[in-house]
Amino acid sequence: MKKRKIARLVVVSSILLGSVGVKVFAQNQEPQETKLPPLSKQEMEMAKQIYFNRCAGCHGDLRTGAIGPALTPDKTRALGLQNIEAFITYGSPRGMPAWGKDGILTPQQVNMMARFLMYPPPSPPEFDLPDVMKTWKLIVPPNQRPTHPETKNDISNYMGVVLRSANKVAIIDDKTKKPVAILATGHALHILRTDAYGKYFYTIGRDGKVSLIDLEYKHPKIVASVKACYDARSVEVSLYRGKEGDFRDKYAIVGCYWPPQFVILDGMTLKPLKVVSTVGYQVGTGKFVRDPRVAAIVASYYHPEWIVNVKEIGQIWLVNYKDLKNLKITMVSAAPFLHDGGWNSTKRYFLAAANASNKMAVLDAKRDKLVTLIDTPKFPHPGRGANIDNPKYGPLYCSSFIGAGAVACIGTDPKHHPQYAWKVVKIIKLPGEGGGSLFIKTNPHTKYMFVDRTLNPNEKLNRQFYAIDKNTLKVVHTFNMPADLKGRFVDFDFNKQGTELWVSDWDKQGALLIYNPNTFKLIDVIKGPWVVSPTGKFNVYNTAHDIY
Ligand code: DHE
Repeated sequence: MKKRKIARLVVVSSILLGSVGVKVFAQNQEPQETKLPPLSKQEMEMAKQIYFNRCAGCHGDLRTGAIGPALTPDKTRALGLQNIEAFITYGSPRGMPAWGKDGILTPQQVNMMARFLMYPPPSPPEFDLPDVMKTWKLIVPPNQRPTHPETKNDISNYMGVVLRSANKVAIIDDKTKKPVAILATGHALHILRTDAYGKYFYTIGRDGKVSLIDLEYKHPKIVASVKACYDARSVEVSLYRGKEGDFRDKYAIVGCYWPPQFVILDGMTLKPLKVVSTVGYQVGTGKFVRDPRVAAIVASYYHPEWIVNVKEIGQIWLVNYKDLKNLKITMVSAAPFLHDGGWNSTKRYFLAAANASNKMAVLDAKRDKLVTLIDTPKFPHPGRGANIDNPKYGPLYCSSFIGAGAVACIGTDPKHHPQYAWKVVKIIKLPGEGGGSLFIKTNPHTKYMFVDRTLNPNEKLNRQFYAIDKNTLKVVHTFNMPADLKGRFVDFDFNKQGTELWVSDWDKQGALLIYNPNTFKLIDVIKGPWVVSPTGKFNVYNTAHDIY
């Protein structure tokens, strides 16, 4: 232990002195002289790109760590080139994907990334309002767009499917199970949200590009786009209508990973209006954080506000958009690192996963106050979560976990079930060892909730998902990936009627599997050359109405 500390000191002082030859201890703790493996300028640029696209999400833009460990040179040099290569190739049980083994990175790229990680992290550039403005494209002004659907299809039953590596979204008609449009959006497209009425999809790419898609055209079309930052994960619209006015669709917000900021846009044109930095001080420690990323955002129904998870500082910001000139932000102290989350069934309480603290934070959106922090198993990752009504415990919000093979359900009804409110009332063990779940979802029309196991390193388990009975809170069925499909199961959504459960076979050339959510029968499999790495799925009706 002492030796390791000394090694770090040697490394740090070598870096400070600008020396390239550094002294580190290998795994056996014996000191040895190491030279940094060379990295050309061109390789640095390529590695930077791969890092921002693939790694920054878990390890942080400045490599200071988030859900994944810090990858600062003191740590990576101590680990050594071969060990870093092994991690990148084979992943880890904590949830690191096997980038090499899964064929996502070539052995040459793995080696390049390992060398890149031994150098100090390059400083990412800023991106302010004038930069955002330069990227804004209004393709079709609002008054020239359709005023009613130009198709006989039920657009509220379209399913938007992220084709992640193709940087595209497929919009699939539920009736024909065929795409009505496949549109190029941002790089490594991440999620979709709808406007208040279900006329538009807003997409966000990891490159910070937002596309506004009008679904009322015969073939849905991008009518505006803007790049709000270099690196982003979330987008939302304004949804408040009440005493203080009707703000539905007036604004949109983009949550950025880099630069650490959020950007407010005009909801119908995407014209950039305001950029707000999230740099701040961490809850609990008071430590300065240079790069607090914006994670999940939801729109409040109680106030003209967005509820914004500011990840590393562990604060939930309530951003009041009523008066953008005199912008009010209420900073609620929760816990680091806030990631994803969703509403309880009444949409009054927002439950946010604080994944570095193994807690769920509960925010009361009516009173704009933190209710409590709830201890949970390791690395909660609910996606939006699942709301169920249990005969014994009443309304529950259930979450899945990256770090534990379990689902935990929390009581959410302080009025009628006060003895269970804001307590984990049930932990449901999943079959097999280890965690790796990313998403859990349900729908009022099924007796079950469904949970995936995408990041579990065991190939058998990551090709399974499970049905949990909402009444008994027991796993009642295991779904196995059909043998001819080679990927992993990830993410669920239902059709509008709740009679179909859609799940992705996440593979370079993947598929969409559709099951009956009550009989568990496989109803349909959507395949084709266009089904490239399908991941997130967003039914228009369910997304617009927060059904989960
Ligand atoms: Fe996501 C939601 C961040 C990797 C699919 N993901 C979210 C949210 C955040 C986030 C902050 C909540 C947005 C909101 O509600 O406003 N995701 C990150 C990462 O930082 C991370 C871990 C690493 C990265 O490099 O991006 C990451 N996410 C992934 C994937 O690899 C997934 C599985 C596949 C993909 O296409 O990228 C993935 N994330 C999703 C999906 C949602 C999501 C499908 C929306 C869930 C929902 O039901 O709303």
